[in-house]
Amino acid sequence: MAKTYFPKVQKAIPYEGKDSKNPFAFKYYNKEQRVGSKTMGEHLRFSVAYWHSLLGNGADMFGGASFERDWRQPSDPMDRSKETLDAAFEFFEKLGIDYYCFHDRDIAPEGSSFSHSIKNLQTIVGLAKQMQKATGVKLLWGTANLFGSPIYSQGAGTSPNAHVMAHAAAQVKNAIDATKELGGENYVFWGGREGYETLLNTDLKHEQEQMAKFFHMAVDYKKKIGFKGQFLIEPKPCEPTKHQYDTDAATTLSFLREYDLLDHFKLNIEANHATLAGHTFEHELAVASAAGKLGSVDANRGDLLLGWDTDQFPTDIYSTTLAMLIILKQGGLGKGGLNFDAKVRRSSNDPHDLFHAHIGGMDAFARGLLVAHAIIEDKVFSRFIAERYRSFDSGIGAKIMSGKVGFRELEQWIIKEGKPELESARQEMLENILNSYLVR
Ligand code: XUL
Ligand code: CO
Repeated sequence: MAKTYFPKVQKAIPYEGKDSKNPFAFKYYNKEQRVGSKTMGEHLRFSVAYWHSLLGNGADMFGGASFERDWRQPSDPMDRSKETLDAAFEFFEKLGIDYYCFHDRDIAPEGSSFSHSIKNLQTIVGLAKQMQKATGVKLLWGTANLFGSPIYSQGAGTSPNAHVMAHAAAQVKNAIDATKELGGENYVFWGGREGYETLLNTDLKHEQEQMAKFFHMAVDYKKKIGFKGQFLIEPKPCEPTKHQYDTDAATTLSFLREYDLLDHFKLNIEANHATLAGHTFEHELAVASAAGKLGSVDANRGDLLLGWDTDQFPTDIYSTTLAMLIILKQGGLGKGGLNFDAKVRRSSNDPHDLFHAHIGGMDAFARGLLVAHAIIEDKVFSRFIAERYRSFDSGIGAKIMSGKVGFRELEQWIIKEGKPELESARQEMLENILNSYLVR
């Protein structure tokens, strides 16, 4: 019998409905259930983050590994990677999740030379391809780890050393190749060290121009090899760098616009990165969506009492509902999905905790989807918003928006019409309505 890494879960996690007390069952996520024009599975496109769920060992700044992970036992790095891949696919199948995401260095170890690293990656990609075929699990996105190696300590694409930048480019080339080989639907750029600590040693403009060059080279390469996946950039304001160039959605969009890259990228918005940037999750989703650039989501949550990237599993249904309202309003995530870039706590040392964590996250988003769908169907907020802006539908408002009037005409109009009358924005009433949908 093949080795099993999750013996307490024998078969796929079932949907048992909201009254179930079974901790290994979904209460809201019912993959085939239709919500509007799509099934829940099609709406939510959940994904496991390989780095946290398969490689996380519970270590923090104050102590080493605390997790029991049979698949991390082999001492040979390639054997360890192969066992990890086995455990990963056992987990994906038992959880009933359709997608996963990885960094190149998550799935295969760095070798003694660059060519050795490529060989390791290609070997594991070959195995992953077979397992994807056998299970039907797909790759939501691939990416490159351009932050772990000491050579990237001063940046990768934005390193002051051209040799380092070339190394990063070569690594990304191979990560895109691996993603293409596995049918990845997206490729993510997260610039962990693309930022700076002090302007005393940094040419900020030069680094931004380097980053733009890096992205243009990636776009050219994508075209050359015919990779059909969507390129995504994941904003984050800090950690590990103090000032990160892709601080938030608005900053990243402005960078893409300035360097003529906007047509080639969308954004991957992460909840905890939004809160680190001093925004709400829904604000970042709304900014990306308003620009037509909301491509995918890293679904997690932070802790408002802690100022760092805690990467907790999302359980707050208020937040998932507000997120799903934006996602549904833009007609879904397209090629993107909801990737659980989240880790179980150091004290959750049993591998089966990975099931509880993902079940909770999937149920929180399924419930958010159901509530958001009902709110949209009932036109609860859309009707209020349309009414609130109605003065732009005709008369002077329509003239302003169509550019038919300027300051002079508006001055004449105000002299004639006088003082405006204000209507209440009814925030508290609307918050009560939202709560009434959540507690049904
Ligand atoms: C780091 C983070 C990354 C990206 C992928 O905060 O979110 O794991 O999602 O590199
Ligand atoms: Co992330």
